[in-house]
This record gives sequence, structure tokens and C-alpha cells, in this order.
Amino acid sequence: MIARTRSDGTALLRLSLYSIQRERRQHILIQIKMIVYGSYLSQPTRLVLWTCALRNIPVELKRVDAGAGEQRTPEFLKMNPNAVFPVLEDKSSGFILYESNAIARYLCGETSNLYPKDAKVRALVDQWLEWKHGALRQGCAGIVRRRVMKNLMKDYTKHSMAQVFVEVKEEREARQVLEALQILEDQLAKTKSYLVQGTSEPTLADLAVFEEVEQLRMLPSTEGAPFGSKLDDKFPNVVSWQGRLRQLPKYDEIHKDLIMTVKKLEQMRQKSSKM
Ligand SMILES: N[C@@H](CCC(=O)N[C@@H](CS)C(=O)NCC(=O)O)C(=O)O
Repeated sequence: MIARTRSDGTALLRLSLYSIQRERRQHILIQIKMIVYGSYLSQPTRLVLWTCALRNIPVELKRVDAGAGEQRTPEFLKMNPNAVFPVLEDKSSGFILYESNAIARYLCGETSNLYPKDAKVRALVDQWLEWKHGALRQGCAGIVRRRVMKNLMKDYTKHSMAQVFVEVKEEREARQVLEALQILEDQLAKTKSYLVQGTSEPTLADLAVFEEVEQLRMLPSTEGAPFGSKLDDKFPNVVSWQGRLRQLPKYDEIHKDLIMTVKKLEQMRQKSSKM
């Protein structure tokens, strides 16, 4: 694609650059074999998208609007009867997979620094992935949904949180957040680096747990946990670990919507004392 020198050379050059960009885009689209259904504001979706980004797996995100109930359409329920995202569609084989931890492991293939092959290290990564679902997520996602997401959504009655709020008390979620953060703090005080003892690089365990803690940024920055995002006083090791993970490639791209929402919330809070 060589630009010719003529009186209209600039236009030709622009045309050539345009077709190079178009070819590149088409090339990327042909390469894309993975489709992720989800949202950048969803922690499990970010885990999956960040894993793809760090593994250089081309992926297309098909956004699901939970406020519009798009996770409950018959087409979506065919992929995941639990009506939650993310869902992965591997276009090369038509393979469909839900549950973010399972998806992230699948994306790591046989071996990856994110999911090392050594049986004990792998088991410890799994341990923290299970812990994230069982101990951390309920409190972190619970408080953020209750305090923030509910107010950001046009209609949250189509989200499962509408039901959960009736069944789960806020005090329980607050206690779960504090207990889980303390466990994390104690572990990171021991390892001084990443969650799994002896790993010098982050693993899926760090990414998954990080996403749950990172969403707390949507809570007021003036208050401490459980209802605010200020963690420095009580959880200094968690805060420095978060700082290390934010240095990883593609952090900005994957967390763009979250950071924008944090800014928007701060502005909203300055205007109103609610939230
Ligand atoms: N265990 C699931 C949790 C998925 C999940 O809770 N997804 C939320 C978004 S962060 C969702 O789809 N919410 C919609 C709803 O609950 O109605 C996973 O890790 O994939």
C-alpha cells in the first residue's frame, strides 16, 4: 500500500492509511475466536477480560445490560441458566462456558504464569479462587450493589440483587467484608508480594481477588471499610498489593469504565449527601 506523489498526494496517503487500518481491523476480527458476554463494571467479567489481555487472546465483548434484564432473555438463558455473566463462547468450537473462575482457567490452557502447572501452586491458586467466591465476594459485591449499583441502574428490579436485599442483612455483608479483608491483609503481610506464597508473579488468584477489592473504590473515599473505600489505615498490605496489580499491562483498558464510574460517583456525592 504505497502512497503516490501527485498533486492530490495527501488524499491518496490518507486513503492508503485508511485501508491499512481497515485491513488490520479485519485481521483482528478474523483472529477473534472468543466472545465474552458481560460488562466492564462486572468484577468476574473483568477477571476474564484481563486474563485474555494478559495472554494476548483476541476477544470481543458483547455487553449485557443487567438493568434491562438482558441476562434473562431466552437466548442468554440457553448459554447460562443462572442468568448471570460472564459467559464465554469459544467460536472455534462452539464451546460455551460460564463461571468466571472456570473461564479464566480455560483461557490459561495447559500452562501459564497466571495458572502455573506445579500441582501445589495450582492448588493454592484454586484455594484463593474458591475463597474469593465463598468468603470475599458476598460482602464486597453485596455492599457495592446495595450502596452504589442500585442507585446507578435505571431499574434494578431485573437484577438478582433486588431479591438478595430482602434476604440478606446489610450488617452481614459489612461483617463479611471486614473479615475477608483481614484474612487478605494477614496473608499479604506474610507473602509481601502476591497471594500465593512463593510466586514472584501474579496469578489468577491475585486477579480474581483484586477485582472484588477494587470495586470498593466505588464507595465514598472519605470513609474506611466496610462502607468506604479508604483501606490504608487498617489494611496497608492490601493497599500496596493493589498498587502493584494496577501496574500490570492493560489495567487502564480493562478498568476504564470502573474509573469513570468512581469519578462520576464522587461528583454525584459532592452534589448530594445521598449514596
Ligand atoms: N459466580 C459467577 C458470578 C456472576 C455474577 O454474579 N455476575 C453478575 C454481574 S457481576 C450478574 O450477572 N448479575 C446479574 C444478576 O444477578 O441479575 C461468576 O463468577 O461468573
